[in-house]
Amino acid sequence: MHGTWKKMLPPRSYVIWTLVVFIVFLAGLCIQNTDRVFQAKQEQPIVFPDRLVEKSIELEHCERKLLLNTVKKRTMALNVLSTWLAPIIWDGTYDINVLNNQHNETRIGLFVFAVKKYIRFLLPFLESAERYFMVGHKVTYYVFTDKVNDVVKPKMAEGRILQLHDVAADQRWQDVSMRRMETLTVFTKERMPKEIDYLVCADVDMVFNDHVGVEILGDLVATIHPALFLFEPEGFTYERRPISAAYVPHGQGDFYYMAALYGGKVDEIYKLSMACHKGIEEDKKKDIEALWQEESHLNRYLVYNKPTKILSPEYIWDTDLPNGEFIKRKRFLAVRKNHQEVRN
Ligand code: 5GW
Ligand code: MN
Repeated sequence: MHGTWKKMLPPRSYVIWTLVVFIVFLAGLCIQNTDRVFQAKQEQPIVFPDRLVEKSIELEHCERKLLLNTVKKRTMALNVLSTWLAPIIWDGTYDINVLNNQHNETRIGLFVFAVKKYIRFLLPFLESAERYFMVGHKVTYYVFTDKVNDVVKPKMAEGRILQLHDVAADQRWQDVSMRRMETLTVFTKERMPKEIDYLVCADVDMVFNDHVGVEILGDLVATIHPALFLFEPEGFTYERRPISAAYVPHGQGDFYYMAALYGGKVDEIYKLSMACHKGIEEDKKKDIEALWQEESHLNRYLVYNKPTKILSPEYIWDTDLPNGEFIKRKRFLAVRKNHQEVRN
């Protein structure tokens, strides 16, 4: 009897081989399964929770930065916040319904000069403003012209008022530019505080081409110059002569702003226009004139009195400019003009 059961077992090598085959088979199964797991992961689309589905400000911001095909360009203007935490208004950075509700009762002024030949720009300007500027809000147009009787009034919506004011037609264009700042100081001091909460100042040789609403309102608001928004500060066309009141030393200044659209609370525009007007007068006494006239003085003021809100070049655009791919909405467009003809 002893030893007979052993004979009934398969030989030892056979057991080992069976085990090896079995282990290899198991390993194979595992590998196949992990493969399947990986495949499954790749095929499954990533599903964000609902609150992330809406495109975020950060994502919009990244997309704008990705458009830059060179790292040499300055991206400051593509941000949505300045270094002093003023918002930079780009499409996608605000919810207009929330803001419209907040500004339910807000009264807004639009200040514009149309003297001499520039009166031809007035009607298209006002008509486009009726279509796109602060639609649904209380708006007063402050139009200054030397030909009040020639003004053709646009068809205006309810809650909108057109004020026509007589202004002298200065011979020299430098004086037209100066007159604008002077008029602004008078009206922001005396009349406007009783009539409006915010004032927007604009060039008349422009048309509104897309929404410009209450998202642009703030204590002190300026627009980044559309030709210089990717420039290094050294390339900004500030007045660099220390003798001028508009002087900005190298190393100072954040953005170069364009004088074709700026605004703010009435008292802030009073302070701004006073400072600029004073600067222009000081220069005139010295028989000098800043490189870009009132725009130079405006820029100097904004270096030392930072705007509380900054408008991206969406808010002043010119169809001939480079880098248009960054500008999804061209809200306020320069009108083509024959400089020679219009200024004589
Ligand atoms: C401006 C420059 C040279 C000669 C005349 C003028 C001028 C300007 C004028 O004769 N009448 C006038 O109403 N203006 C006002 O100043 C307009 O509102 C105009 O939009 C603004 C700024 O002048 P622009 O538009 O010629 O300046 P740029 O820098 O936009 O070409
Ligand atoms: Mn202009």
